Amino acid sequence: MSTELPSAATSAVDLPQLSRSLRPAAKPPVRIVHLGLGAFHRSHQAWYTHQAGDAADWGIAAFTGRRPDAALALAEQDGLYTVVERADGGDSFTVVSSIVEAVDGADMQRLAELIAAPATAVVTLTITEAAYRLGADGKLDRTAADVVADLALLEAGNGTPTTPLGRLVLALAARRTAGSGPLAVVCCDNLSNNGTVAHNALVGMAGAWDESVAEWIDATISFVSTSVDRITPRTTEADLAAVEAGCGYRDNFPVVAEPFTNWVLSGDFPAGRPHWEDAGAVFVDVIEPYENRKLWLLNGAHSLLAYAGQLRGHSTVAQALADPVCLGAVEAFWDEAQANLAGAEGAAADLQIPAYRAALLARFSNARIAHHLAQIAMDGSTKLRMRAVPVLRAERAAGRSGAAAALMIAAWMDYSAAVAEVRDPLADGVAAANRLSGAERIQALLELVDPVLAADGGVVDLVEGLCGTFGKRSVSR
Ligand code: CS2
Repeated sequence: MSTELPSAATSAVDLPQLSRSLRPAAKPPVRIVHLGLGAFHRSHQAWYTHQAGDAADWGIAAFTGRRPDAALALAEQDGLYTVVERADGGDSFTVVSSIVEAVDGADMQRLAELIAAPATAVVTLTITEAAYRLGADGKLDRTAADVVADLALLEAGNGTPTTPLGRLVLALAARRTAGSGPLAVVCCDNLSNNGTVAHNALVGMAGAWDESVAEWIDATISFVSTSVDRITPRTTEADLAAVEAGCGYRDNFPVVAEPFTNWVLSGDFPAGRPHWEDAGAVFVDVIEPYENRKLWLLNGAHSLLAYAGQLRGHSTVAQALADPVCLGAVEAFWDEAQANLAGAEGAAADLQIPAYRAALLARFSNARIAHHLAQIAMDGSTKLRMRAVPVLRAERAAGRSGAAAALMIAAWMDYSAAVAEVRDPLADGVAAANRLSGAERIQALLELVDPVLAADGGVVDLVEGLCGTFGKRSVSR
């Protein structure tokens, strides 16, 4: 389904004023609940749902995370917004109408009502990698301050949880009470085995509160794993002006994305789902090779560029990639990753790695997309576990050094010491480790990312030797 846009010649009215002509006659009923209403949800899952042939049957109620801002801005526009697809050669515009309700994440009552409703079939999540609150051992970190606080609220039976996990557990408990049966939780965060991660985090949180809720979730809810991909930088004032110039109306909340998009899913949808295939989504039995290809090659290169690039004075992905030192580090990391992708289980899947690498170079070099390295750099301790650790471990297991993967970790360490404020769920631990020196410091930082690697003296030496590769200039955000 594509929405007709007014011509550029139209005088600049607001999107809300146009909403009656742009909205389909009746809004689709809410059958999808989303947690984490941000730019990526709007450029990806909401965009796929909008393009599905049965879009008229599938409305999304999208809840924000910490702040209500996105819900307020979107509600002003009746849920409508423009996706700007920004190619090297120019922009194209689509008004997306799949979000029918935009809600403040703190509105626990509405979340519980909607999750408990029999019509709700799918819950999608983009709550960030760090929000699953998994420790380096892969289990829910029950000592994390916000997890402790939410468990106390759940126990007391009043108050609104602040973590997405706490909110979703409470809402799923309402579905159980209502007898509304199974639905699918679809994790769209960049984690390996993200369906299993979501399962473990939710069942872990529920079990720490009420074992019977945990058992019900485990037996009733389907957890779908997905690999999601679409580069979506932060929207700027200039983007608002571009929409106005290109479309002739004022959209106060557009989203900009690259033209490329990809969604691979694996798992059951016991209560149905939209026909996302119409927009190019792919359903597979074994997702691991696709996940690893994306997490290692795309996200791994992103993290390497984020740390190395900022240490070398760059601000965006395209700028860092144009620096031969950064590009060389990325290519070396890709060689290591590729050696382990090719040998991975499910290698029969045609991963077309050389073409995938070439396409990534083109996507990263899209100079019209200002993808800021500072945005990618946050939550490093969590991201490195998915992006550097598996490659480093696989290289060591194969008897090789893993120096290129280790360099990503070393760059993160240098960056963490150079930046004024590290934005990371383990920021206190990072700061404490950075007060140490020499091998002790390296080991303490490594411990936050992967205790197994931290216990390997050879890895500690390797990483220590690589620190300083990109210089030690201070990084301003
Ligand atoms: C990025 C991702 O911020 C980050 O960590 O690596 O958001 C990346 O842009 C997306 O996964 C692309 O699909």
